[in-house]
Amino acid sequence: MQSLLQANAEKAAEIKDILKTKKVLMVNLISSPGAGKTSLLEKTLPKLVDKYNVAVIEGDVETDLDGKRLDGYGVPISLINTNGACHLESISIEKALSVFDLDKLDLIIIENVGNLVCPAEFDIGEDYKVAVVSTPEGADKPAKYPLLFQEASLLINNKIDLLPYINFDKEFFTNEVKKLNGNLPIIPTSCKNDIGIDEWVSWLEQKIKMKKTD
Ligand SMILES: Nc1nc2c(ncn2[C@@H]2O[C@H](COP(=O)(O)OP(=O)(O)OP(=O)(O)O)[C@@H](O)[C@H]2O)c(=O)[nH]1
Ligand SMILES: [Mg+2]
Repeated sequence: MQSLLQANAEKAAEIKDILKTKKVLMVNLISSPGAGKTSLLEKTLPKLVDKYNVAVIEGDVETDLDGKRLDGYGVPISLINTNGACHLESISIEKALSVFDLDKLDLIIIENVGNLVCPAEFDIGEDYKVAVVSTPEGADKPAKYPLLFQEASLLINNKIDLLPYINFDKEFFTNEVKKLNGNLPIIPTSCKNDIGIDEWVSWLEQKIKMKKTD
C-alpha cells in the first residue's frame, strides 16, 4: 500500500509539472454516486466552451454512460474505466491526458468515480479538488467523511431545489464544514433550476486566469 501511494504521488508530481509548464488548470470533481457531477458538467460546459479550450476526463467503474451524456458539448472526453476500483489514480490520469493536445487546452475537468472516501486520498495531479454534496445525502456527510472536506478547495452543495421536501439542516452542515476547513467556500447549486452555476463558472474562470499567470 505504501509503495502504491508513493508511486501515485510521484506520478502526480510529474503531471503537476507538465500542466504547470503548459499552463493548463486541472480540477477534480469528487462526490458520492449521484450527487450531480455529470449534471454539473452538463450545465458548466456550455458556459465555458466559447471562451476556453476545455477537456473532460470521465472516471467510472464501468460503462461510458456519463461520457455519452457529455457527447455533443464540443469538448474532447477521455474515459477511464477502473474495473472495480473506487477512485482514479495518477497513472490512469497520465494515460487519459495522452489523448489531449495540452498545448491547446486551458482547463481539464475530471469527474472522479462516485465515492466520498477513496478519491479524497489520492493526489492525481490536479490543482484543486472540488467536493460536490447534494442535499438529500444529509447534512452529516462532512462530519462522517471528513477527509474530502479537508482536502477540497471548493464545496458545491447541489440539489438545493429539493430543500422544501427534505430534512437538510443547512446551519449544521455549514458549521461542520467550517470545523473541518475554515477556508472552504460553499456554493449552493441546483443543476435542475440553474442556481449557482454562474458563481461556480466564475470560480473556474478565476482559477484559469491564475494558472496562466502562475
Ligand atoms: N432535483 C435535482 N436533481 C438533480 C440535480 N442535479 C442532478 N440531479 C439528478 O440527480 C441524478 C444523478 O445526477 P448525476 O449528474 O448523474 O450524478 P453523478 O454525481 O454524476 O453520478 P455518478 O456519476 O453515478 O457518481 C440525476 O437523476 C440528475 O438528474 C439538482 O440540482 N436537483
Ligand atoms: Mg456522473
